[in-house]
Amino acid sequence: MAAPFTAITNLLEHQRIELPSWAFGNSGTRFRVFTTPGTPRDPFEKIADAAQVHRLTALAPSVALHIPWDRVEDWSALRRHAEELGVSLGTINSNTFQDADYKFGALTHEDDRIRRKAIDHHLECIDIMDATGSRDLKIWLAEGSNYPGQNDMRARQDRLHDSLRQIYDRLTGPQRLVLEYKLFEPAFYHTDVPDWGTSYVHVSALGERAMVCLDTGHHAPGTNIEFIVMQLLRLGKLGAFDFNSRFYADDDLIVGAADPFQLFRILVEVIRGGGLGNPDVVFMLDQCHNIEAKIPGQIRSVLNVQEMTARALLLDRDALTAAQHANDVLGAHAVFMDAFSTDVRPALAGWREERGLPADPMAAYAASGYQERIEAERVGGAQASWGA
Ligand code: PSV
Ligand code: MN
Repeated sequence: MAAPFTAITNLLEHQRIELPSWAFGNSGTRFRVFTTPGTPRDPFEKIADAAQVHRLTALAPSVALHIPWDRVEDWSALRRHAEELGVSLGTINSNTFQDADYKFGALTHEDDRIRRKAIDHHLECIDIMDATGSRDLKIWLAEGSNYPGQNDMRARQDRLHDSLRQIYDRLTGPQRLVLEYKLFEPAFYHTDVPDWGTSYVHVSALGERAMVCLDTGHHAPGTNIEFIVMQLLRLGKLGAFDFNSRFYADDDLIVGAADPFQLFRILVEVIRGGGLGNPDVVFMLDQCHNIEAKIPGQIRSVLNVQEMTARALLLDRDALTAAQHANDVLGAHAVFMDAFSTDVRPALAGWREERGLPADPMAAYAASGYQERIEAERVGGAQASWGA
């Protein structure tokens, strides 16, 4: 049997999930970006929406920003705005995938002028971190090639190392660099940081302030992601998650929607490796709500992570260890599945009520009138959009 829920309530308090500002803007595919009434027109409105998620769940106290999408004149005003709404500004994500200069690379580019420009963009991101109080700079690189022979892959690795070194050397205090990997897209033949091993090679060469970011949508189908989680935690190099779910490629769907069991397995390894409640491991969402409502989409997402965390915490570790030591294959599997199969939803509703939160945050949002208000108020201006 799984452990009783009362044994895990204190552990659940440690859960912090960071929301991506871009989840509140419009997004879509290369075929169409649909607009939605009430969509934020600027970073202040995105943060106001993110604060609703935290207000109803107490799970999402920080918001990640993407530069230049979220660039504002006055960073301290944005920081104050967030704090007044009960949230803080989190990870700063750089963007080297939308400028025409970066067609053939950014931090790996052969042309020193373009590589300099990409490095300087990251230095500006660190200036922003100084102003927002953000700790982490997250780098995802849309760099690679489409055809065999197109590029000297080795030379690009050398330039990448040099660029990252220059960025890393600008970090101060508690600041960190987090390097995200992705198997393919937009490049289709080779990608300069395609996997956790390559990210690990680079961050290890940089030093202690550099960590790996694991985006759950960035692997080949069938990859054992929880093994990677285990290994990076074992190495002390798991800096952040970008949670989302996928059926085919990098679908950026609601976390836990495509494969709840995979999310459970990942969280089992997070807990096993000391990653839960560990400030060194950021649990961020990286999702785009193309057709579903955005604020409830984020509420659903953080609740999914909480639900799977609760189930993973219920795993009877002693029984599992005993079965593993005895090579009791079916016994160990049964213990594992017992935890996964536990319905924690009523207990979590009670957990929320004990803390003055709505038992059902989805219903509370629908009844709050917030959506109607932003739809009425946010008229005119340009809606924020992924890629805008
Ligand atoms: C790339 O696919 C990625 O996962 C990176 O984290 C980007 O910054 C993000 O998506 C933008 O949605
Ligand atoms: Mn990501």
